[in-house]
Amino acid sequence: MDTFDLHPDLVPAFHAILRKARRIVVFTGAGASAESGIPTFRDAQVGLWHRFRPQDLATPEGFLRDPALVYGWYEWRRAKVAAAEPNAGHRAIAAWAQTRDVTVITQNVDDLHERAGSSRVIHLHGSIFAARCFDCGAAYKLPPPSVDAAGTGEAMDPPRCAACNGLIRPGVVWFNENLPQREWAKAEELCRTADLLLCIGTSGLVYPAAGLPQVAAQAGAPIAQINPEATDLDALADFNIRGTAGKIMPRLVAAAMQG
Ligand code: BJW
Ligand code: ZN
Repeated sequence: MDTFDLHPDLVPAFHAILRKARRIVVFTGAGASAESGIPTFRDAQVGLWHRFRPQDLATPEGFLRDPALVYGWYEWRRAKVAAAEPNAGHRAIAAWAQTRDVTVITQNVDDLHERAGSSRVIHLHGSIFAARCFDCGAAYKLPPPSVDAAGTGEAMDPPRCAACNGLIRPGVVWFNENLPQREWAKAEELCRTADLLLCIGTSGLVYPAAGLPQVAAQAGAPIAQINPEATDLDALADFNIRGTAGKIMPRLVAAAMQG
């Protein structure tokens, strides 16, 4: 395993893989959107929400226990995403797809990959812009976010379903919920057939998504990781690049395109 700083183009073995790879899977987590001002999952537990654990906010049980608390947290986050712009990392990934077969598998519930121009994006954990009824599943059209993206948010009663009066919930995948089946099957298939898996900004702690690098490794694909911190994926990765997505990705894609 190689660990290096800032210049992926200085590591010949990695450079060779980058130039040769045709089917590339980019697997992203919250760190990919951090430089767009979107707090990472754990960092989003600030302000009003700092005293809550993930299982209080991102589970069906937590939502039912205190719907206004959880709904307010998601509305604050939705406003933040709506006000954010893709960063240099998102843009570099989109540019890479002009010369290579690049698919993004993201755990993020934002739409910043799409807004940067990536057309093949698989969302494993849903979307913060989709909403549906907790009880009957009917889709609910969200109005533009009404909360202050710069503020710290507040609790907010969720709207009610027009069909059954059930509570409206965000269309994301919470702990103890299944991932969307079609997206998961596609993600596994892509990892089995990739020439390179690039993991960006994920702690690698949340399963089953965190198992995808293992799928790619078992199929023989080299694994590279971009993250300023050590993660649970370090031991599996062939190349650990310590740095931020926005700084590393433009250089990495420039190096890849030399091939
Ligand atoms: C930067 C950066 C920069 C910062 N540049 N990098 C097998 C083993 C163990 C446990 C389980 C297992 N299978 C299932 C489980 C249970 C559970 C689980 O994994 N628990 C673990 C905590 C142990 N999994 C589930 O419940 C899943 N469902 C499931 O398995 O269904 C079957 C089932 C049914 C019934 C009962 C039981 C099982 C569902 C998981 C859904 C996860 N949902 C969330 C919330 C989505 C909505 C929302 O956003 O609110 O998804 S949780 C949260 O974690 C969110 C994220 O997508 C996900 C991953 O987090 P991510 O992206 O890695 O972010 P962070 O914050 O952890 O890390 C950020 C990283 O970025 C850090 O490393 C930084 O250093 C880095 N960074 N700046 C690059 N500029
Ligand atoms: Zn309903």
